Amino acid sequence: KASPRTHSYTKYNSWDKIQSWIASISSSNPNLISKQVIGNTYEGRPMTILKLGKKSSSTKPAIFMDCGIHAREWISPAFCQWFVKEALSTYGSDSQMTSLLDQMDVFVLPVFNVDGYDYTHKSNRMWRKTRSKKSGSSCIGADPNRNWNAGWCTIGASSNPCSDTFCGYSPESEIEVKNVADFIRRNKSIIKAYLTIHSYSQLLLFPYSYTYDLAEHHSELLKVAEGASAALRSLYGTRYTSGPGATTIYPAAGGSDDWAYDLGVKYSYTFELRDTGRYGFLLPESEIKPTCEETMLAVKYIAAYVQKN
Ligand code: ING
Ligand code: ZN
Repeated sequence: KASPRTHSYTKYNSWDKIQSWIASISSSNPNLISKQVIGNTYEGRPMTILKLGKKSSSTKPAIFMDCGIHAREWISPAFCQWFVKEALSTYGSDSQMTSLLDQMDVFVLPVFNVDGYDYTHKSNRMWRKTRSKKSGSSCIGADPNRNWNAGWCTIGASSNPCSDTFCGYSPESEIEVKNVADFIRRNKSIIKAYLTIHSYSQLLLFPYSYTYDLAEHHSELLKVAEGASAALRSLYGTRYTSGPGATTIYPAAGGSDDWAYDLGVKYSYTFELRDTGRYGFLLPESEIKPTCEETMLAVKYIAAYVQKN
């Protein structure tokens, strides 16, 4: 049985390994972690959120972070696992992590698109979407980052069920999106930041992607993104570009960061981790450690900013 001590943080773990890790890491650190199943995926796998933070008698503000919205972006779930390990192992020694977990909770969803992630390990390494089926189409799945109710299917998304950017039959048609949207709506009053981890391109994106209009908090979002990118770059020199999704990567409606922002979560960011295309989604395992280390600095920068604002 997987114990958090024997779990490998420098490999791309299968869903089965991640699932045992979720169980073992939460039971071995009851003072800092609790877990909560927010629903099941289309194929019936549990979606478990880890809540990191020191227990408190008063309600704490929180940060929400998900990994693995897209099945083939394997570095993303690897980062969520790394983040949880680092948070636990540096609480009490790193002053910033200690203060963060004393004052705030961090909700981590290590794998959002569990069915798709499992499919990339067993059948098709380049699968992106969910694995939902609908009678009338022989094509499977919708893009879980085109399925949110934010300018849904108006731009940079496809209404063709066979497309990799299929927006789904309606907003939140994908049960995984519905489960997470319900969780964020339920906790809307405490969630101060929404972070979603993708790959690849080395970008730090913020709203909007569904329109070229600038977000109300554009200059603050840009300033925080640039600070986070500078922190990330300080470790190994990795260069990130920051900006609104529509002009920095491409216009695309129905994304989770735009939805969270329009719901009222001001600090809403999409990370596109390493690399810039040499390996792309097939980032070698030797790059997991440096990628996670540098990304920690950016996430901690944003968290510290949110904590003091
Ligand atoms: N990129 C994102 C995608 O879903 C994105 C870019 C971010 C689109 C935010 C919309 C909103 O296409 C990857 N690599 O998935
Ligand atoms: Zn993605």
